[in-house]
Amino acid sequence: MYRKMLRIRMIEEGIVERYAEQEMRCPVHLSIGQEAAAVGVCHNLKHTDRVFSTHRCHAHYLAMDGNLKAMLAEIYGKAEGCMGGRGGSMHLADHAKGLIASVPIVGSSIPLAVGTALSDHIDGNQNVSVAFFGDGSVEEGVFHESANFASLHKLPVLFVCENNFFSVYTPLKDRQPPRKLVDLALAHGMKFASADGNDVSAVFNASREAVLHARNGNGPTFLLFDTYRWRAHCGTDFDNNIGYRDEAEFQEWRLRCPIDNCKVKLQDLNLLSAEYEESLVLEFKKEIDSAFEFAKSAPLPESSQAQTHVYV
Ligand SMILES: Cc1ncc(C[n+]2csc(CCOP(=O)(O)OP(=O)(O)O)c2C)c(N)n1
Repeated sequence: MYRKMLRIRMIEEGIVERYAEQEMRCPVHLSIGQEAAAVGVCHNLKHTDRVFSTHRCHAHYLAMDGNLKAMLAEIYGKAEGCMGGRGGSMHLADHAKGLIASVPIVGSSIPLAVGTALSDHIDGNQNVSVAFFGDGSVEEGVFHESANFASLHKLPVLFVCENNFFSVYTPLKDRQPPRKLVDLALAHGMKFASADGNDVSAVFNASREAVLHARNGNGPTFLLFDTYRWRAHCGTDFDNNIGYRDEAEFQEWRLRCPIDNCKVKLQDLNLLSAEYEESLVLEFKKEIDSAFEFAKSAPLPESSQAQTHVYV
């Protein structure tokens, strides 16, 4: 899981480094700071499970082992992209790996996951569906309709809320009454669990239980992981200067970096040597540089294909 988190961080930092070149012509929503939630959950899943993500989908796609070259080519709008260059950063999918769709309409991952969970429930297989979403999504009516339906029919689905405390620039405390978000699951008669979203082991353990619960036919779980996004809601900047959040709060969360904290734990257990860490960084740097090269030099889609897959 440390490897996966580090790789995701380095890939997103690679996007940050190159974004100003203006060759990636789509918005990007980075998960830097939130890697533990994606990795801790997905590390429990199989490629036959079904994961649905949001506008902030890079980490989920990569945590499910989605193809890196196809992801970067997609962000560069190229024909080799996982959506043929049509979707951009917010529409990543890799069906062979279980990342079925990423949808930027807030709340949309939720009914899609309930739909595949219903289909798997009817088919009687042991697949699990997972909806990732932010704290903004529980404010959409579809969350409640989906939670009610999944709870009633004991569907094999995980509702994974990555609570980073902001919906764009509006803090959670200005959007919702003072209550725990897990109370929403309680209201729907659903099993729930919460854990430190910056502690990958805690996320892994909480979601492991939820995945087993779903695979064994016992129904859905709402999982709440508190975490924090480091950079702007959209784009590569740090934007604390615009005043929607407090610099001190931000620095506090930076100290809780999921990757650094995991590294310290592994080092204390003598499970991560400086040499191994160095070799990982080199290995990923090489892989990432070559994937960017691939994406940059890949061809654009044929203009004659512009209307393919478009409903007119
Ligand atoms: C239905 C809908 N309303 C508004 C938006 C605009 N919008 C895009 S992201 C976002 C905030 C989402 O916040 P959250 O769900 O907490 O996810 P986060 O960005 O924090 O990861 C909003 C309001 C949208 N994409 N879809």
